Amino acid sequence: MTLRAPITAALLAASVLAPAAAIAQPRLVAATPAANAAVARTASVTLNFSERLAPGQSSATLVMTGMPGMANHPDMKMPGVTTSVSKDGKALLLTSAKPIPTGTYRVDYVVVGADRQRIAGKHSFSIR
Ligand SMILES: [Cu+2]
Repeated sequence: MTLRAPITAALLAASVLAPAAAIAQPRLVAATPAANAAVARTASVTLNFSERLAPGQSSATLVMTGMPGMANHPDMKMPGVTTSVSKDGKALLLTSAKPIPTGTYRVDYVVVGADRQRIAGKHSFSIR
């Protein structure tokens, strides 16, 4: 009894920790527009992840980092952009009410996967 208790406790701790450690965290694997690509005007940005995302806790903002004819453009959060998680749970969709104007952009995202950890990241592209 005195010997077994610590072992049982250790096994219990291991079984509780193992599943969480085995679940991979969501990782950005592809995007449209692609990383650092210069594309024609569009109203949507799609970020594809390696794992399913928790819909209520995964979001992103679209930040304009530069535009033609403006030196030292400050970071500017674009208004009218909504974020949703795709039906299959593996993509974060940004939809702009209007086509995104010519300029350079950064998507700042925070996603939560099955392990409940918040993963923050950035994705940059430009609109011609
Ligand atoms: Cu601007």
